[in-house]
Amino acid sequence: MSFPENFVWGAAAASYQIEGGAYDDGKGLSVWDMMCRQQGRVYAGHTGDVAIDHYHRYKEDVALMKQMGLMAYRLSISWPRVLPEGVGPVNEAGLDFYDRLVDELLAANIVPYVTLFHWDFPHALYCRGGWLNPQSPEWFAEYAEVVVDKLSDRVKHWMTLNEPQCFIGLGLLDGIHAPGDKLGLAEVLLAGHHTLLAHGRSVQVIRARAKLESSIGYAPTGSPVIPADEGDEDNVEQARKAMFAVNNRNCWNISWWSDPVILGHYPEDGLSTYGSAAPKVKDSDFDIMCQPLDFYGTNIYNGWTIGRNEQGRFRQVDRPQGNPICANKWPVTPEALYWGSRFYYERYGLPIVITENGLSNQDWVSLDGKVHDPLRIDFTERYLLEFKRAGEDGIPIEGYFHWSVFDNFEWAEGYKERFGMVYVDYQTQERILKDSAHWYRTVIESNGAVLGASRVEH
Ligand code: GCO
Repeated sequence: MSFPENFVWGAAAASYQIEGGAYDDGKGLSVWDMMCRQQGRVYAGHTGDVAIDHYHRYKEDVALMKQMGLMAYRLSISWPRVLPEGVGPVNEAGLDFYDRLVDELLAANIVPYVTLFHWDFPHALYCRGGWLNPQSPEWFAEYAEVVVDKLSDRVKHWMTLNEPQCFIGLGLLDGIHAPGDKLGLAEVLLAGHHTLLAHGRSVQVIRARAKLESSIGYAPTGSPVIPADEGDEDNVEQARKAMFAVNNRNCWNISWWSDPVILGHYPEDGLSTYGSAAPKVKDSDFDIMCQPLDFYGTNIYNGWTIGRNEQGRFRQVDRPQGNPICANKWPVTPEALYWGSRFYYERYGLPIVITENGLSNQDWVSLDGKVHDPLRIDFTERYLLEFKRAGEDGIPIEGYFHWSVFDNFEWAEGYKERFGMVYVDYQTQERILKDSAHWYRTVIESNGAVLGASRVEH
């Protein structure tokens, strides 16, 4: 068996990471524009001011996506480009950009999957308290209305928030992502509570106003847990439990961010772990957060393994020395896509869409003028084979979006490493399809049938 018949093969990018045009056509500033101006915050002082200049080169970029054979493209909208103050007057020129981009995609037969929020929060609203402000879910609903009214006659697929764990955890607790704050846990979780309400409000807005019937998902992140011994039911159960546990007083968990949205409550262990730092909740909050969704979108890059130690007790298994890692030191763990899909589906009961997966690498242009990235091909092939296995085991898998279409601005890491299937020369803005882009086309054309063809048993 291969991938399901209507499986969606795509790739993703996000507004701040590629658009540039930071000051163009009336765009307001985002917290990332602000963060990049602060010394020492971003690797080598890099900024997204120009990025890959997608704002001006989107036609060429869509043509490249077409050449890659992409069926779908996951993009995000810059909230302050559309609403420079976050609320209030609409910047028509900014909104038009997305209008033209959507048209260009549809003309190329590429289905747009639109993420409403991928981290570029309006600076003007940050100055009003940001996500700590109890008004913030309504601000987000107002923004969602503007976008939905403009695009929903052509856009059917929506995602609300990308990785709340990161923009809240890294942004407000650890202070390494914008806006770069280090708040106490109670404030952080209160801000998190407002983002979950914002998610719910935006789903309500899409359902109420969209002109086409919509398919709506969410795009949190998480580290799946892999059982060392798949045949050992106890091991599988331990992995399942560990994957959804909330046992650290930080934002790195799955359930706190997904249970309210899909199951309608915070997880019990989260409430006891966070104790008095947990937000005071009205029951009606969960009625807002918990809206019917059509798919569970999730970003999966790697997982970790649990297995028995010599005494037979379950423990995290150390990765063997020399285990493959990406340029940014993330481990390569293809089984994360199998166990992630399976455990997410078991808990949340929604079809699975991988909204991001990929690897960072040190790609450069070879003497032959091409960009050879065999590691990206091998990484993606291994992960996709595991995703396929999940499908074969009865998990409804609906789509896969590779991160990323293009090399781009990797947040606090600037342009240090490259995630794209399309190479970008940041000096000349020349684009080159890497070997992986050509390979991905063959994967898409065969609906995954070519995967694993080169495998030999070692
Ligand atoms: C994230 C974001 C992306 C990243 C990608 C690689 O997961 O951090 O969604 O914007 O660029 O994941 O780190």
